[in-house]
Amino acid sequence: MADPRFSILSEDFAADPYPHLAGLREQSPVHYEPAVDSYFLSRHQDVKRVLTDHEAFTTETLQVRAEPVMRGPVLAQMTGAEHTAKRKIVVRGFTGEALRDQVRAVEANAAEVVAPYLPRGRIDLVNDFGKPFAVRVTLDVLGLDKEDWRQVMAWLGGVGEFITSIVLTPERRRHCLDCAERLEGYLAPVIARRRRHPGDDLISTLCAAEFDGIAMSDRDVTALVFNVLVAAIEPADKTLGLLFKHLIDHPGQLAQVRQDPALLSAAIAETLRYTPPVQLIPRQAEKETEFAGTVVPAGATVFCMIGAANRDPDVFSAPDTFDIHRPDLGTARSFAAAAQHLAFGAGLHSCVGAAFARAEIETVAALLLPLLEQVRYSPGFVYRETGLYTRGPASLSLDFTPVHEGVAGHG
Ligand code: 2IO
Repeated sequence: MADPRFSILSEDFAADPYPHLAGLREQSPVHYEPAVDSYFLSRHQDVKRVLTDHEAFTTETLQVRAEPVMRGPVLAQMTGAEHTAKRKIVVRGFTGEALRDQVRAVEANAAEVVAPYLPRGRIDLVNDFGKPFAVRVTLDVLGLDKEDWRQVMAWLGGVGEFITSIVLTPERRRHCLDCAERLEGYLAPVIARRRRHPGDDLISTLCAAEFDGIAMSDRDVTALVFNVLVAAIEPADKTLGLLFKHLIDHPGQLAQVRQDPALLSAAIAETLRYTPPVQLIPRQAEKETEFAGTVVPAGATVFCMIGAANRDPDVFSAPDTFDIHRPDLGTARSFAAAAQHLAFGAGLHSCVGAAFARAEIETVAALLLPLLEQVRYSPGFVYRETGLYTRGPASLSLDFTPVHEGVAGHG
């Protein structure tokens, strides 16, 4: 880090950011990257301050970073009474009675997607399972046709690329906008139909919802559906893959979780702390602000480095150790805004889907673990992660004891 040419945009950092984080926190806690004219904050205290001081740090940057592909304003962009009201609607759509139905969709889709791989004794947990599983569950929750999962996944790839890219060529930008327009075109007739014939899915709920006595416009509903699609799908396969990787790398902890599935919550919370799937959260400085002696000018783009904050030794002891029993994890509040780790953000805009995410990953892991006996990396498998903004395994090829018929909870 003493090297002044060190860059978060380097190939070295992209290949494995974790060895660089201590240096950043200690020697360059407010790291400026001229190529993208942005400040990268790595200390837990500074990141928490940015995420919770809503006056000084706004989400206005999403107007250019997200709105063009989301086709309208997402929850994170909203403020005041509008934000409170619309957030409440989405929270209701992902908790209580609704969540219980969603857990059934998680179970059904997990069993269906894993089934063909069981007799083979080999599965790529990211590409064979996690991605199709996450897309299908989310389509079910929204009341969309899950037979369309491949097409929706391809369009969402472009939408996600736009939001999570640090630099985007004009060609890629066009491709991303094209994906967004096609996805919008796919959703438009569905939204129109749900307005006429509401069901018990989330799209119908959004169509029926009112704010200040005014129903949500098609643009508002579309953007919130995009918001749910991206937020529920992009981090899901990553979290699942990372959870299995860490457990396989720590066989003692894997054995404990197998023996006592109640430990899964802690294992997921520790996975989110140790390797958060969303590594960066952008904000805009409303006014000039000082951090640890460095001044961030008014109007500047600031990136909160979640992976770095989550390994800050001021908050977590032995931060580079994966330990589901760590006393400073606070599992009970790990899936709420009060969490110590910042994988779900913090403050007013902290993840609305945290309870859903926990139920989804807990349910699917509890279902997979007994099926994947003797789970291990496939021979010759080389582990590799990708992504600076969202980050996870490119693939996770696993071998296990083949299973023959009558399992996975269906005939
Ligand atoms: C969709 C980045 C995958 C969100 C975003 C424009 C807003 C918001 C997030 C997460 C995860 C995505 N930001 N979810 O960081 O809804």
